[in-house]
Amino acid sequence: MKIEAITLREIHMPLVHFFETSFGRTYSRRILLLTVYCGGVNGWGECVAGEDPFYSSEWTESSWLTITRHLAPAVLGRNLESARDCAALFSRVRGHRMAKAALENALWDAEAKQKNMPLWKLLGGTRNEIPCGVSIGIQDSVEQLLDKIQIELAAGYRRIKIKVKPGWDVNVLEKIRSRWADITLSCDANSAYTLDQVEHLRSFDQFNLLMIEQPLWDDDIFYHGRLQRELRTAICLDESIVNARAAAVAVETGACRIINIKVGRVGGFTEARKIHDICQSQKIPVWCGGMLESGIGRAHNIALSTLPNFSLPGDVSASKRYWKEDIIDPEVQVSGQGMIAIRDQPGTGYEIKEDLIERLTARKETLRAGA
Ligand code: OSB
Ligand code: MG
Repeated sequence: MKIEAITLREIHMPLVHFFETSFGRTYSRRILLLTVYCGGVNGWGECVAGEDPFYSSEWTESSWLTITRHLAPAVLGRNLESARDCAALFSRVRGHRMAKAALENALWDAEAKQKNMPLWKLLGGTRNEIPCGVSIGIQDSVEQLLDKIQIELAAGYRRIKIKVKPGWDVNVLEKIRSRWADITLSCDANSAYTLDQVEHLRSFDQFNLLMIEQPLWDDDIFYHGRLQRELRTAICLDESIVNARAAAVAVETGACRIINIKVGRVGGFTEARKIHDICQSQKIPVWCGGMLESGIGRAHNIALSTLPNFSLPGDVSASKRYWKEDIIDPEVQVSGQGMIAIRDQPGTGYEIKEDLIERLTARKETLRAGA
């Protein structure tokens, strides 16, 4: 696979509804898309970094510079056997995993197309449909949240996750549970609590949650282990699982019972698969997280979710929950049973709407081998 050129672009896409977490509210996304040109086949990738460095230290601007100054030059002009080879070429760059994943995953897409096979099969997937959940942000009122949950349950989603923070947690969970005693429910704190709040977090146990996601600091594993021993509810780690080694430490030390794998957060499909395998061997279920992706990142999440240990519903939901018009064709659709059917065409199985992408583009830069 000879990498001849790479185009990086920034597109702007307003969300259908704002998304609020414990670290802030997003109305519109600034998404980086990356295209790799490899002798007749193109691969597409998406950088999942946020508009601001609030979920993690990466953000749109840092990713743009990291890709154009460091990552693209490391692979341009090279002839790679497989997309897996680029992890080693990036190893000199510390961190910047979301930027690395955008490029590595585009190469996986190109490799799948070159081999004329679906990406999910190249990754080692085994499912022909995947179960879906939804992540519902903090709303202006509890009533508004209950209305949203009602809509998503009626649509067929198999797990509801709500965002929590101090002041929007027990009071909200009580109202949800009094209306729906038996739904599969979880919550995500995005690091909104500290160990001083163990008693408060223990009170979440009464709600029979599937899990509580990332209650403590984004870079912590050790104290999550201490907290897990105090709770009946399973802890799921998101932010702090930055690579396979972190996953191994978290599992070995009992810091969580479930892991959320986000392919961008861990630096690409190669590392995501390693985490999947570690968890599978230790009987820790995993699920695929989301980062308000456009159709390109979403299609990659779908492919990853076909691996066997993705046994819990992911935050991989329909295009229309996010966008008026998505940039892939067909858009991602979820059945009334809360499932996404896997497509068998080469690559992700979704066509790229290049004209639409062009209209959404705010800036674009093409880098070529030897230039
Ligand atoms: O913590 O899972 C998270 C969105 C942005 C940043 C962090 C998170 C999220 C979500 C949204 O929960 C999941 C989705 O894409 O629907
Ligand atoms: Mg999370």
